[in-house]
Amino acid sequence: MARPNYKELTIRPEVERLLEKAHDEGVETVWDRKKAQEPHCGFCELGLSCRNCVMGPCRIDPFGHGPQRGVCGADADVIVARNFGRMIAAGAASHSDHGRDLAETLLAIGEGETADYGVRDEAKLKRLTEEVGIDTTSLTPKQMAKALAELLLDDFGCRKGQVTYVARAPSKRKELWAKLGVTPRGVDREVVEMMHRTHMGVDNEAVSLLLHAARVSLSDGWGGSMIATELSDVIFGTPTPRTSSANLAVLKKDQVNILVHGHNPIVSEMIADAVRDPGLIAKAKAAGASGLNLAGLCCTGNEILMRQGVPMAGNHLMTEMAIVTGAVELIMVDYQCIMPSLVQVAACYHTKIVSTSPKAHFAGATHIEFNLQNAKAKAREVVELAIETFKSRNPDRVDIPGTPVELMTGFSNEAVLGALGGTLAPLLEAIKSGSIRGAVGVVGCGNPRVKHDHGHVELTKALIKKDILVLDTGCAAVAHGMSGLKVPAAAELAGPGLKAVCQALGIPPVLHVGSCVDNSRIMHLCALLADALSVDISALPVAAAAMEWYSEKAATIGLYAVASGIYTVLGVVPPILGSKTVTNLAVSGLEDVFGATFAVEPDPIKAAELIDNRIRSKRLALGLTP
Ligand code: XCC
Ligand code: SF4
Repeated sequence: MARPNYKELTIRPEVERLLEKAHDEGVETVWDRKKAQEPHCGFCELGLSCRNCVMGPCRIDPFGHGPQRGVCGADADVIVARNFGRMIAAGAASHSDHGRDLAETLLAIGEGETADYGVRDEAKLKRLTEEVGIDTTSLTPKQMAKALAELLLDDFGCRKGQVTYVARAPSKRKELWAKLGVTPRGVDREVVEMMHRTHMGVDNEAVSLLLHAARVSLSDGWGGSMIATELSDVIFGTPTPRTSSANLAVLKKDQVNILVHGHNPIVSEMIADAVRDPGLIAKAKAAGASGLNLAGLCCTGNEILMRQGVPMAGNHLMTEMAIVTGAVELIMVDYQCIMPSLVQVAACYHTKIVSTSPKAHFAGATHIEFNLQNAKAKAREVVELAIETFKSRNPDRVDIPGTPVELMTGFSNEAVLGALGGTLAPLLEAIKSGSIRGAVGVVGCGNPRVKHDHGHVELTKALIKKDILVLDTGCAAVAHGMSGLKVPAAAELAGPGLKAVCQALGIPPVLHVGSCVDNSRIMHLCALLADALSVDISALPVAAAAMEWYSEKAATIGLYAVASGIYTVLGVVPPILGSKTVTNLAVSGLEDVFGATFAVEPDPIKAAELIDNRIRSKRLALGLTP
């Protein structure tokens, strides 16, 4: 069979080459399966199909020729809004449940129930404990850990009026949320309420459903996700700037290659420790390898890249490609964004897929379950399995294309403040003078509906050229890293103002702030900037963009950004176009509600123009040069 034209699928020559290899070796990839699914169901794409009960399933005819109401009488507006609400609930649940795992880990540390985990950043633990109003004077770190963990665990199913970190939002934003009735209570409560509202015959009004969707998203952005970020820093260390590298070429031909994929540092940090063990390295050598090589994929890759400088092998659409190199002994996964296909792709090679979470089993994978008591031992077991697997690698099938690309990472808010001399004043000055005209969070996934990495990279290049600083997370950050945008030398690609700032500070124009839960760092930073200027977040010259998003989590992030006052551009249309009410609200009506909207623009250059216009108008409103 003739090979398809892979140039249309990805901007990366390495991925093209591996797609050819996969094709020649008869391995099916995400792009093949996407093609097999085409044409996608038009009702579902528009959000017009409903499976919420078994009087249906129902669908609304978008052209007005067929049924306009489901069996229960729900119209297009209700069906679209309900579907969108459930999407947001699933996204919030995922990131926040990850946050809960960190809170439970901190509690176990505080109660002395784990010997495998501890507190690496005591200063941050103390700061966070004091921030929530607990007197730390007579507390040991363990006591602080217990007190803070208990307080934050209460945030999840909270009977309090609001989650703890709502206190971080600027007062105008808090007043607005209160007025709208969307101040987030615990994520468990908001998600449950969304599932309730979207049951047949409960909330049957699109606007009401969307407002609750916003509340759900806020319970993640200022609740579960923010807890995930803060407690990961406490337990594993707050990131500081460091250099590392990215691309599939971080895999090593002569070493035992282990990849970690998923989201939570609770598992990946343990492997990062284990691969440094001299005894295990010796075993790898005895098996004929020159050493142990660990690299990351997706968000857990971002976690250990930010904190440990562990190299990054690739993003979402490259997870199968990593296996196709023939050089990966083992991929250890926890949860989220792990395509079940990895098991099938791995079966075509010697690669082992190891699942570790009681929440995420994969048929056909090896399950080695981690808990807070056995993590160190299990991590060693996984490394030993990888070493054993190395013996069955077929060198003739190994092809690791490309070269590793250097990048800089580790820009936590603490690190940014540190680099600025401990205060936000220099950043504010740069924004006021116009050398940095604004800042944009370029975030989110890869999606085979979009040319791989094209959206992220072209948008970011266009933004920095306009003196707009980019902060990135998730798979977008990996894309930028692999495209060489995360080194100080990339300042050459920036406009004159941003270039001068980057050169003075020795930083790249595209700052890595972490994994997707770490979008909460961006929220927090925006709140600090708004407070410093005595304005609401919606008055800041900032925006967000998710050009290649696919996941429910990304939709939730987009919505909490908008509900926090941040204009957000989506490169992929969400399934809402079947309802004029919902669509109009998303792209214009929300401006009057939250002071920000979504825009949908697949073309990255046009998206950069939209963002530029937004930043221009926000600067003018603040009395600054455009
Ligand atoms: Fe997943 Fe987080 Fe999206 Fe990447 S960016 S595809 S959500 S790994 Ni989080
Ligand atoms: Fe159909 Fe209404 Fe049931 Fe949905 S809830 S499947 S629209 S009857």
